[in-house]
Amino acid sequence: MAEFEEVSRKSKLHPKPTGLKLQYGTAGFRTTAKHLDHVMFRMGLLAVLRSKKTRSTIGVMVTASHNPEDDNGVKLIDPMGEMVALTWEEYASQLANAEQEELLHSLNDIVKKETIDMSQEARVIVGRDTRPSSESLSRAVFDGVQCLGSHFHDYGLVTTPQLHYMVYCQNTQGSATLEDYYKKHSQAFLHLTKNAPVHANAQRRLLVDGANGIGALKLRELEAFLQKQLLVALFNDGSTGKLNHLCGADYVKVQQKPPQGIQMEVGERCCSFDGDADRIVYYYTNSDGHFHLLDGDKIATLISTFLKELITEAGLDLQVAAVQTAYANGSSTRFLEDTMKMTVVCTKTGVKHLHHAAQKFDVGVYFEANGHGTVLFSRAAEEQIHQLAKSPDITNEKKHAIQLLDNTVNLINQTVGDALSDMLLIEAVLAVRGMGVQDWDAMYTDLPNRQLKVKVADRRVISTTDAERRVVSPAGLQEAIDKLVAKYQQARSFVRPSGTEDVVRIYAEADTQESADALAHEVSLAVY
Ligand code: NG1
Ligand code: ZN
Repeated sequence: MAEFEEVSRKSKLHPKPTGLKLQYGTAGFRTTAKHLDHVMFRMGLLAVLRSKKTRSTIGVMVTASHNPEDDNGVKLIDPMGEMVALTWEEYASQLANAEQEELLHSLNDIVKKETIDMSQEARVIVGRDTRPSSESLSRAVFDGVQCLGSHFHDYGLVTTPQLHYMVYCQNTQGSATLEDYYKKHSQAFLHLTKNAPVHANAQRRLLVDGANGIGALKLRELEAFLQKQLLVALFNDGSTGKLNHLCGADYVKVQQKPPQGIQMEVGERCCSFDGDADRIVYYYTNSDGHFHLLDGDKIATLISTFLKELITEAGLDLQVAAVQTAYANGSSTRFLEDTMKMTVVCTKTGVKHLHHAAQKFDVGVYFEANGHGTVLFSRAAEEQIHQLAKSPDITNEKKHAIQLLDNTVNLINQTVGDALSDMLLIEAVLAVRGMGVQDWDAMYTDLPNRQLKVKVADRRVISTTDAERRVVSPAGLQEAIDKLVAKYQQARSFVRPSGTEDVVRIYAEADTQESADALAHEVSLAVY
């Protein structure tokens, strides 16, 4: 283990608190920033091993997304910009939880199991969000990378999806810059909106809640490439407020109310990013003061409808499917299946599950209700679209549709859900179709719903099945939920342990808000 001498020396500077156990959860490790220094160092080590194994660039993102500012987290990004493979999540937990004296043994164990050639070059790229703890924690990642004799490149402050995209570009094109990212997405947006009816131009004003995070900084950078074709009024830009505090996509979605710090007029289109800008939700208030939320389900509906129409108009034979989780509003599922005649798949929570399911289709539109999602095109579908867009022998009508489709493909960050690219896509679809936010909202009416969370002694005693829609243990809980659900009309409810917080989440929907609230409350009592 001579090659690990430096690891042995440096790891003492990043000691693990004895007995602390953490799990690589829904989106990597997440906990109070104070407990993460050793985890960051070790994720630097693991990223090097993963890079040697895959002979590719690997990403390490330091963020805790929508969690409070004092938390932090880290996740690894695999060569094509996707979440790290499942077996490596287990190695991550193993390495993070090894006591100080077991660290080298644990490292060596992974090297052996994966038959890693330690002489292979490695390359790791690192990014971070705006949390006060992120800078020093990313330095711990650099330490881990360097003590295995490897190189890293620090992208500094970036959104999570930007880093995913950088990993993808490094491995497919050999280089990756943020400027390329902005150019690619803004050009596609400008091409698409050129096709908008003239009156729609006047409506291209958007209020954005930046959650006081990285998304606000990066939106400012993106704006410089948009040639004033999208007029953004940015709120919660981080200059005064606290990250995710009373603002951001998670707050708006869960509380079902506008963020603090935004000044919205009746009918104005608004959106919120989360703390690392991989989620987005839209909303507006109508003339009688009602708040209307357009969440990930509404976004998926808008985008999949647009894509399906273009595919039909272009005369292509491509299957468009939607992937959702149990949190998807029942009305959205019914609309997609019954009205849009689309295949709808339900997976477990966490984008890695949705992403994998979406890969099985020509065009897979996946969104979590909280606004995290994107669209995946199979390689064959993408090739077909690009080829047809270049073909001289098609009718004008088809040509128009295929060019819109081609630009839409270019506007999407297929590596992961991306608030900036999703925002541009939504704005472009609304502009091209000449739709306002109310027209979009009118596609279907959400069932009233409520999300709650409760702290229990040990959330892991709850296990689930059927894409988390039914409880397996503890015994009797599912029967209790079934009985409560039966009391209400159009009702549905489920519980599951969170993968990012120490809580159990409860979801309920029903025909009225009072019923949804009551059902969620009753189910929460059954969980205790
Ligand atoms: P958990 O804490 O496992 O529910 C939350 C979100 C996920 C996903 C992850 C990662 C809900 C109900 N859950 O996971 O959808 O986005 O955070 O950020 O919104
Ligand atoms: Zn996020």
